[in-house]
Formats: sequence, C-alpha cells, structure tokens
Amino acid sequence: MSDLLSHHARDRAESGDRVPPGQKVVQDWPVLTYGQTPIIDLAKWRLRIFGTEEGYVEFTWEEFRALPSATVRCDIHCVTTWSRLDNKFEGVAFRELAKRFTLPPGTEAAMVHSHGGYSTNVPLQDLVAENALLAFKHDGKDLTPGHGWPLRLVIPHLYFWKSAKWVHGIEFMRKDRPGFWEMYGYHMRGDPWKEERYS
Ligand SMILES: Nc1nc2c(c(=O)[nH]1)N[C@H]1C(S)=C(S)[C@@H](COP(=O)(O)O)O[C@H]1N2
Ligand SMILES: [Mo]
Repeated sequence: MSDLLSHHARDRAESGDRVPPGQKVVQDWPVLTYGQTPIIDLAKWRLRIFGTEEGYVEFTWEEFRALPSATVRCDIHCVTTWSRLDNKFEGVAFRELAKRFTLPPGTEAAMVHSHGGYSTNVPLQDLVAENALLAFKHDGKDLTPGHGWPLRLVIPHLYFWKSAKWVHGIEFMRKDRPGFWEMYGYHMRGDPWKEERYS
C-alpha cells in the first residue's frame, strides 16, 4: 500500500503536478497551533506507546535519539490551503520504531497524543508508509518550539493537521476514533489529493 502511494507521488512529481487541488504554495513556514506552545523539559520527556501486545513501551529522549534515524524530503499541505515544498525532515521512521513492539492483530489506527491535549487519529496504513517520520529536525536544524520541538509527527501524504506537534504518546486502536479536529468534522484520513478536508 505504501509503495503504491509513493509511486503515485513520484508520478505526480514527474508530471510537474506537485500541488494538490485547492492549495497555494507559500515560501515561509506558518505556525498553526490551537492554543499555546507547551514548555517541555527533555529530562522528563517520555514517548509512551500503548495498546501494544507488551502493554506499554516507553522511551526517554536519550533512548529515542539512539534509534536509527532517517531523512525525508517532502512537501507539506495544510487544510487551510497553504502548501510548503521541499522540506527536509530528520527523525525516526515510524516503521523503525515499530520494530520495537508488537501490534495486536486487527489494529486499525493510532491516536497520536500531544503535550497540551491535542490529538489526531491516523490509520495504521498511513503510519507504516515509508515517509512517515517522528521528526526532530527540519532543514538541518532542531525543530523550533512553535513547530513541535522536541518531536513531531510528519506524515507528508496527509493534510498537515495529522502531523501532531509535541508528540508524547501513540495509542494503538482496534477501532478508529476521531482525534481533536476530527471531532469537529475534519476527515478521518485527510488525503490532500482527494481533498478529504471534512467528513
Ligand atoms: N499538538 C499540536 N499539533 C498540531 C497542531 C496543534 O494545534 N497542536 N496543529 C496541526 C495543524 S492544523 C497543522 S496545519 C500543523 C502545523 O504545523 P506547523 O505549525 O509546524 O506549520 O500542525 C498540526 N499539529
Ligand atoms: Mo492545519
């Protein structure tokens, strides 16, 4: 499935058709946050993975940063119609992280939890895509606090509200359920090429 997605992305890039319908390219990088930028202490920071066969798995910042990292070059598309081309994110691929726990059979989606209370649901098939990353750097520098430092999700093939900033938890779910914006009517998946903005 993910290979199919990336092939489609490549075909579109080659045809010069890189910007999804209804989007406009911006040169800067807007900060879009509902509420305040949380203040995070790395010494107390934990990434907690729950809903796995193990019960739950936890990483300190040092443990997380010791995992093999990956670089993803991608375009990002916000549902409020801006797109930013040619971003370079560095982090740990979700696929890589997922080698460290076992998902119960029939896991459909994950709820990604952020400091400050934001959450978003992401179908498992989108999390295991080759470009889905838990990112700590953008264009060679640590993320700024406004853009999600120390760690944010990046799922470039979905609208950017799915790319939760300040991630501290990933909860696996047998049955998908709506996160923060999804409860207000945003789409459960959010594919920009299909304009899955609202349900
Ligand atoms: N924790 C958290 N993550 C979030 C948001 C938020 O309000 N809180 N906003 C989302 C939305 S709507 C978008 S478009 C992107 C914006 O990311 P940026 O501020 O780095 O551009 O973050 C997403 N992740
Ligand atoms: Mo957004």
